[in-house]
Amino acid sequence: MSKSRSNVLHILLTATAVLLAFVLTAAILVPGVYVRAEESTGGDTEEVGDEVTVVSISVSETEITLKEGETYAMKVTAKMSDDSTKDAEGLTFTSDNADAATVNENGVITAVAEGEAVITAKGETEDIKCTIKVTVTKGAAPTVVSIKADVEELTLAAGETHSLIITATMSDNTTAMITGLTFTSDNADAVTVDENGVITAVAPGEAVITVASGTDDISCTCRVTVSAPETHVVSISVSEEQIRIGTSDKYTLKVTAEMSDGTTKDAEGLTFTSSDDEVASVDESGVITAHKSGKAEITIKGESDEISCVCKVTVSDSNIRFETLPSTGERVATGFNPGVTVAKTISDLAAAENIAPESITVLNAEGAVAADSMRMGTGMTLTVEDSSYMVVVLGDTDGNGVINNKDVKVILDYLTGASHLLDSRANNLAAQVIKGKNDVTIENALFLQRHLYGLENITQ
Ligand SMILES: [Ca+2]
Repeated sequence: MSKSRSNVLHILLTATAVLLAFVLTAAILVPGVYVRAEESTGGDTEEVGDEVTVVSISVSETEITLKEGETYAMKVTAKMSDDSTKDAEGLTFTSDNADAATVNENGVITAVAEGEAVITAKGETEDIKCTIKVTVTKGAAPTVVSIKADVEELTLAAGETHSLIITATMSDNTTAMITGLTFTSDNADAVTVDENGVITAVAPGEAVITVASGTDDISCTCRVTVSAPETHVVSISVSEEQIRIGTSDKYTLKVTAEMSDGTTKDAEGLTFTSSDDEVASVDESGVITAHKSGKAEITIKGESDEISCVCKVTVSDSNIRFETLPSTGERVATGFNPGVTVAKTISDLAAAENIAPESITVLNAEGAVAADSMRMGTGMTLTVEDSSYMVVVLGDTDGNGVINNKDVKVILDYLTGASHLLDSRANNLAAQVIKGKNDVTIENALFLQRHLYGLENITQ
């Protein structure tokens, strides 16, 4: 070797040594700078200085099977350069088939649908990674756990409808609309429901609608109240617009309210006033008391002035009594002295009420004007001013104005159904039944007659 070549080699070696010394010194003195010495046997990283680094990461399970909807949290362990292990941090997770399984930033895998996916966890560098293979199988079809209506209580007006919306809670905690429901009402008079869950309010009342799932014996209910329609009083009317009462009589007004829904009911909250308290007064309950002969108008008012009606009262001090039969509502005139004529009846009544005789008419039972000389008999019609009454001469059942055995027979026949009796026997029986002898007095006949007409409650 020449001297010059030897010198050149010496310079190169020296320069190399200096460079190495510099690099080594820098590696030792500057934290974080180290030399990685790859070794063919392991792939481990040999550290230089205090830093412990991630050598590799791994998962506890490399293959898992999940059902649809299930989740699985990946557990990734990092093996460190000092041979220690710890939970891996700062990883990124990816799925190669999000249709089958997804993974979030925390490594939680969610099985989406039947299929396979490989989930990869990556560290800070490409070569630090691990994978888990996920097989997703079909989950069992969820079952209905409970069903619930959109409303559990409902108030409707008659004619209104409501469509029930039924939501099912499933065994996988999801909610769903389900089919195969049946709907029943426990009171179809008030509320009906069809097969689609449409409720119809029929009439005021209550009903419980039961919704049953076709399977699993699961049901829910909805209580429906059908409210009564709002109604108000349209008008009021009195049962008799014109009455004729005696000077010591009382009469109770009966007032009916016509409602906006077409129904009627007893009127309430009324006020009563009389145009002449000296003739007839009225109390707060609608009871009229007659005081002296004359005329008065009783005005009945409802809650507003527009709601009112009038009853015209004539107070008469005649012997004739004017009554309305409670059983039939028929207006009758009674109190006639037996045998009194039509002429005398008219003149006495005209005088008693201080009215013209021409305003009084009497018709016979056939509807023709009765002759003045006729006796007043049961079945005639007495019209005073504009009011008509059926004449009832107590005891005179056949209308001839005389009370005799024939009248009593009619009464007995009616009472006993004994119309098959021969006249003579019936007459005798009538007489005997009443007094035990053949004399039939007016008192006897009145007793039976009043009983028949219900004018008196006979207890004796
Ligand atoms: Ca008679």
